[in-house]
Amino acid sequence: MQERLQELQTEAIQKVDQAAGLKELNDIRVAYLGKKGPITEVLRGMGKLSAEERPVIGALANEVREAISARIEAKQSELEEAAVQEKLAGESIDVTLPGRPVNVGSHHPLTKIIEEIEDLFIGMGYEIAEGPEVEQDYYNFEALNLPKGHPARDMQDSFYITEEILLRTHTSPVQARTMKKHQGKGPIKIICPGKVYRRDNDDATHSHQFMQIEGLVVGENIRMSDLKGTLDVFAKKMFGQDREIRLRPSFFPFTEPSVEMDISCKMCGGHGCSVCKQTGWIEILGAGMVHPNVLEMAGYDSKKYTGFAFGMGPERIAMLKYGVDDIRHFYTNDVRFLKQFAIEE
Ligand code: FA5
Repeated sequence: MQERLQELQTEAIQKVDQAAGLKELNDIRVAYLGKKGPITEVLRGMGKLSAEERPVIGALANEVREAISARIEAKQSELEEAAVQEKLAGESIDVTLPGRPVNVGSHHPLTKIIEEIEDLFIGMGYEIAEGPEVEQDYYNFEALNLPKGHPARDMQDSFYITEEILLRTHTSPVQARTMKKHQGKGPIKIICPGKVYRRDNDDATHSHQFMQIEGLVVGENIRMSDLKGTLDVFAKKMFGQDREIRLRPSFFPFTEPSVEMDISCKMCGGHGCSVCKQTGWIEILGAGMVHPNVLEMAGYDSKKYTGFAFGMGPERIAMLKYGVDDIRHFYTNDVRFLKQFAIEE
């Protein structure tokens, strides 16, 4: 029996050493050390041995089992290590290969213009205020001196959701909300950027959804000359020091007096061309002194406080600044159009 055990050990170890893979090694383990293997068989037959032989054979059988086990484990580590090395060799990276080009995004031209305008006004001490796009009729119209049935409501054709709720037609409701929040106490110096909606037919200069940036200053002794000076600084910083501005009388129910601001045409230097429709000027915003009724409705004493407000369309400003001939380019998101603005970042 001793001889048989030794033979088994030699035979098993030889097979383990020759095993080419983990699967084969496991088969050897099962074959020699498993429940149905020859060593278990030997141990089972121990009952037939004499009392003196039993411990000797028992101890030898354990030794043989441990020797085979140890050899299997050593071989297993060896095979596993070899498998890892082989995998690593197969996965090696050629660091000399050129990288794949990455598509780099850029800011949308409207985002750029809005941020530029915001920075410009923040530099003049303004804060940014925001308000809801789904607005109450009260803030969009009534608080701005446009009671129900007022003919000037037709100037801004609206998307109504209910009788009292609509998509805001301009950013002016944010000035009404801000003034109300201040409860009749100045000063206020804000700009309000945001989306607005009108039932306008889309064409080269009109969109049913567009952006506006509203400005509002309220305080004591705020004068028309402050408005003109502010707009002059804005226009020159935005379009260049050589540009002239002019204010034309206009009408907005929430400002009195009201003006529209034109900027001298860059294309023709003010001589007249197709871009400025031969006038030498291009309109860029509406503005005026806050109507006393609007101040009073928000709780301000209009004898003590005055203010100016202005509202501009950043799309039109971006069109002028970047020479874009159709407002719809900003909303159709053709990457060939958008990519041109990445260069400037
Ligand atoms: C207003 O909306 C006033 N709330 C502006 C204002 C504010 C005046 C404060 C006085 C004091 P208006 O309807 O003109 O005004 O619009 C302002 C700007 O929005 C226009 O100058 C134009 O640049 C832009 N705009 C108007 N309608 C459209 C449209 N359908 N598509 C694109 N831009 C538009």
